[in-house]
Amino acid sequence: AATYDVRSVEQKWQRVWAELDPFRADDAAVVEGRREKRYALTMFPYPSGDLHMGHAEVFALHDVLARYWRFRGYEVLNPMGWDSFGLPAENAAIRNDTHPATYTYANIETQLSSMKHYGLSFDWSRRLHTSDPEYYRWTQWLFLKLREQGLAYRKNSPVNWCPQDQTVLANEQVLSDGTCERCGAEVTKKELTQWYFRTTHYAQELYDGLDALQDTWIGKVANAQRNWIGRSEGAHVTFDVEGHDPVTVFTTRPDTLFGTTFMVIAVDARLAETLVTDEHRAELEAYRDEVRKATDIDRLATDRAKTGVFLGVHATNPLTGERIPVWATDYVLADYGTGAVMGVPGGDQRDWEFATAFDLPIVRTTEPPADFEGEAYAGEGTAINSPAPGVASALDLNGLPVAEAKSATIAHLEQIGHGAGTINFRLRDWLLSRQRYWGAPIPIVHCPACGEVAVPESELPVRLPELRGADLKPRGTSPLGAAREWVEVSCPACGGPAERDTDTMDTFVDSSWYFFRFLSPNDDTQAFDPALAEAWGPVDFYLGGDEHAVLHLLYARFFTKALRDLGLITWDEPFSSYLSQGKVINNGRKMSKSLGNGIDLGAQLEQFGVDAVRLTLVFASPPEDNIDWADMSPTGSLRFLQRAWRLSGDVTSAPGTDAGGGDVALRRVTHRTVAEAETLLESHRFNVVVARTMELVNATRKAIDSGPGGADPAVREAAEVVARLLSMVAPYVAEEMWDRLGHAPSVAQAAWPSVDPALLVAESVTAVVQIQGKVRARLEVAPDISAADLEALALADPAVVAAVDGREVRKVVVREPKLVNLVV
Ligand code: ANZ
Ligand code: ZN
Repeated sequence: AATYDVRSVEQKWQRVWAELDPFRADDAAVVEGRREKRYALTMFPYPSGDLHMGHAEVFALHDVLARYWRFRGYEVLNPMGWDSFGLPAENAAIRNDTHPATYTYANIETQLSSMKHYGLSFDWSRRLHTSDPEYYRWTQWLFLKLREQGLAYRKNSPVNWCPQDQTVLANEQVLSDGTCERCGAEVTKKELTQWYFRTTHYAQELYDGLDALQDTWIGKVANAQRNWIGRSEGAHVTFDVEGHDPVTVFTTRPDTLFGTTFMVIAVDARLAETLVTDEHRAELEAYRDEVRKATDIDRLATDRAKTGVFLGVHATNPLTGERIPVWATDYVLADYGTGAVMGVPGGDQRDWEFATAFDLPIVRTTEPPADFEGEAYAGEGTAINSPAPGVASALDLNGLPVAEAKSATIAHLEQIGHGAGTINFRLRDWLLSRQRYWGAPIPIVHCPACGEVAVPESELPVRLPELRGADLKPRGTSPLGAAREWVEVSCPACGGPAERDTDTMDTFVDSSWYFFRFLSPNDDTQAFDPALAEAWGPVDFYLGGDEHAVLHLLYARFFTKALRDLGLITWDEPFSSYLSQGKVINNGRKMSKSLGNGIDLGAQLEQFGVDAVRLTLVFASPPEDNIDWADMSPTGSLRFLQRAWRLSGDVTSAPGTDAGGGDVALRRVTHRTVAEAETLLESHRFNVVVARTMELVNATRKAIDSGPGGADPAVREAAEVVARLLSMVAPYVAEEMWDRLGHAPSVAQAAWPSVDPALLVAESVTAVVQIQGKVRARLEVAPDISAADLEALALADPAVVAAVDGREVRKVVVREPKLVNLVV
């Protein structure tokens, strides 16, 4: 059988696309409202080496939808760029005694040419790199704008420190096992003055906004964000403390206040030092030094043995007036809530263990179910011992369910001035300073006379000083500090001697706003054009890995809300829908160097061609599932593509021939395929679209070989639909088919086939003929057959005639078009 040459077809169409530039988005069409917009975004890569199989998958999936939307007449913005600041470039520069830019921009060129080879429908006129001064100038500008709004500030506090990368990490960059998400080293704590973004300002809004996104974001992504933001409803309760100011605790269970038998303070909270008596001070300090070595994760672990130190003071339970001892412990965190907790051993397992370890009283305040065998009980139930028998109290909760007991307690505390209902978030402000070189410098000057001074906008960007090789070695403070000529400046406010801030920004800052910069990437007068943001925003579809479900998406949402409050945009959620694709694995395992099971994308493309690799990835599974490359058959894909291509050679009718007179059976298959593809594409079931295309190819082949033949206009119609469906997945062969079918210049500019509703109606239905309730025959009839015609057909059917066997038909019941019942 005839085959096409994969390589020369790829070369030919890359040239044509470069010339035609069919994927350039027209701003004016959208701004002027001439066309409806779709903003399709997929996560821009980090330029480490060439593209890998993961990129191949995500880009292939993303391209399906971008091309589909273009077919449907939308003006599609589908941009691409590089997230090009970051540690790998810096580490490579240290290793090779070069500048990080060398590694970065060489890799960008490599990836760019791979993306072009891969046939993606990006608008390359919008290409950007976050490490370009033209880009980071605006990252710095946004930092200053946020600072003006009070959304960026500096504070001293214990921060997560990666001893390997010698830099601080945001909470989000510490994995749940307490290690650095970049290098895997055990993260420790260090006291430092650092820059923060006030993400907590939007905690409630970031949380609430997820409800509306629940259906269009994969639920698990929305839930991951919800957990990270960690909203807790509860109360602040204020306890009097002998000889000191009162102490306030945060609790999610104010209803358990009667069961509070002690108070525990975070050992590293200043409050512990304030409260401790001289007698107990040495013990507290020794304990604290011990605890400093542990991570937050260890500290909160429920299976950790409970430790603590009595501070020598007592507090008073505001409901009963009972004296309770105040302790310091490590299972309370200094920076959550108030850093102080009311100890309720009956309701909280950690408190139970603490009480058991130190012989403190345990009182249940919620009645557990009769079959409950655990220790602390945190579930639903009615209040007991609230107050305990014989204890006097103005509040009585006994018999109330948890929710009612909570609100009754809050109302009472508010009345007696000992507390109030409140909401607490686990979300912390975003620590953005990094002590590394390859990032956007923080545009602040520190002046001994004026303090922190913003670099004037007209002096942006603050460019990185030229450092290379060993200059970049991490040493615990930023390498920028060693560039004295760069550091020493005159203060923009008073002109006196001052120093630049030597930290750079977390690279997540760069990627928090790149989708705005794509709107006008070459604008040197503003970060982005608000009119374009109004026209194009928000992003309609965002595809990326679920490793970014918490960090990147949350930060981008934060930036979007800040930009709204700066008056630069009117919408407040950046991504209307989000999908996270599965991973490409091999032999059931994640690809990794140590397992030696990596699949080299370049080699796959070399062997099977772009189309076959793309088709294999899209066809493999629903986008959100993992793909095991070991189970895939790119050879089979290539064979199918050759088969599809051969159709275009067998069509002998002229282009533009009306399909109206063509073979109806094939036309029905064609039109049903198109109609189904529309629904499937909108719901991202791209793999099923490929399956339907394969079926259409088979039906067309059959029509050519053993049906009406290649001259039938229905065959042309089918082949042209195949070309368009395939173009979303396998663009090279689709172009080749389109060309051979006599069309020019590119299938990317073709219109979507219109569906004839008449051809979607089922062509026949099966009617059952019964005699005395027993099925005797099945007839294929038109769905709109009349009762009389159906009766006549049934009575004439040979099987029916044989079964009636000359007897008199006494009764005929017809339920057209599906049933005829005869009584003889
Ligand atoms: C009394 C109580 C009784 C509690 C009970 C729970 C169950 P989330 O949901 O995570 O917000 N807590 C408060 N501040 C803390 C801190 N800094 N470090 C460690 N734990 C702290 O959890 C809030 C609950 O965690 C609070 O409610 C408090 O214990 C504890 F039957 O107060 B609870
Ligand atoms: Zn000054």
